[in-house]
Amino acid sequence: MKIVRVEAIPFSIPYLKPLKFASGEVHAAEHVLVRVHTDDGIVGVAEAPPRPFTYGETQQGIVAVIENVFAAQIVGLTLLQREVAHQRMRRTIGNPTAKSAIDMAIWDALGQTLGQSVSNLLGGYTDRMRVSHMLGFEEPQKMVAEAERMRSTYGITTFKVKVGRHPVSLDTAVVRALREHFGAEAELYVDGNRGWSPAESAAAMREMADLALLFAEELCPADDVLGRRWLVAQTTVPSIADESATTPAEVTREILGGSATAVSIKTARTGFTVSQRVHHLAEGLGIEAVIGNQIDGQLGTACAVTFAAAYQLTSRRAGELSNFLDMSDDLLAEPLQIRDGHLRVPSGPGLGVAIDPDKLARYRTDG
Ligand code: MUC
Ligand code: MG
Repeated sequence: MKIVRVEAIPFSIPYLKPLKFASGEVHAAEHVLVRVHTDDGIVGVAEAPPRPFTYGETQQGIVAVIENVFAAQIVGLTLLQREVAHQRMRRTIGNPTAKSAIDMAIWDALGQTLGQSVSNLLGGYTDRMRVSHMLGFEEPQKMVAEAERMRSTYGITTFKVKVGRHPVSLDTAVVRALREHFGAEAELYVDGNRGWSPAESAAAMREMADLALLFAEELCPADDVLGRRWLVAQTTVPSIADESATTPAEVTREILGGSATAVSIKTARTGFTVSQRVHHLAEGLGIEAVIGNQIDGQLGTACAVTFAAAYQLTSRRAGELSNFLDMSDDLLAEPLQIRDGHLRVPSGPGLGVAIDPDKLARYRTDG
């Protein structure tokens, strides 16, 4: 059970088409594979997706902080000392996906060692999640066509629509076209990635008042402190805090300050150990929690579904678990399958997944 080595391997897998949103765009999965080795020969895995426009991390930075700072803090601990690992890593500010990938790889190794699935170790509430698909910026007809393809191919009927463009009508037209196409069958919500001002957000929400939106996420920046409270106070659609609330303290601040009424949990940035804290906090505050997508590959998605299915609160709503479908390939030996709108937790000990060594050799970029 003793950790003897931590590896950080950069890789790059192109997307079939870029995902565009108000704070940035992604053309390739330039992520970092983290492997935690134990003295029993167990290898736990997880992936860190750098999102410089959201958290300031880069692929090279993730590799460097793991190799130069975190590895030495982790090697020598046992898989049961996850709180020690957490407290040591949190002495370093930032670097959320680097810390999270190490945390989740430790959990994977623990599950493999015990012969138990991590999802069951965390909570074991259910074995599958309803899937929500995130639609990036495009013309309305193209976004409707993509949503329709997701429904007809995978049975997905919940869509998170990226908004935050100017003029606001570019986005409200998309949401209206989706509602007209799907009628009451689809669940729709919007995510602005801080692209609008509070006044623009309020105008957009008024324009979409008849479209039965489930949630509105990060329409304007949390730094617009009073503006965001003013916005949230006047809308009846629950407001999800995503990138503004990545730690329990930030969630508390956003919710108690009246700047959000629900929270997004992303295992890519809070791993399993801190996601548990956010989940328990959300339960205590009596708010909804939606499983978000940090534009994860299949390994990251396996982590997200593992956590999501562990609890009632996180499995109540559809989770954002499908954006790996836009990648040209992946690292997993056995691809994840979305069927009838659901993704099952991979069965087997740990995360229940294995890395294909040939694919890793093909896509790793560290020579
Ligand atoms: C999301 O929910 O915002 C886009 C940027 C990012 O950091 O995550 C994605 C999805
Ligand atoms: Mg978001």
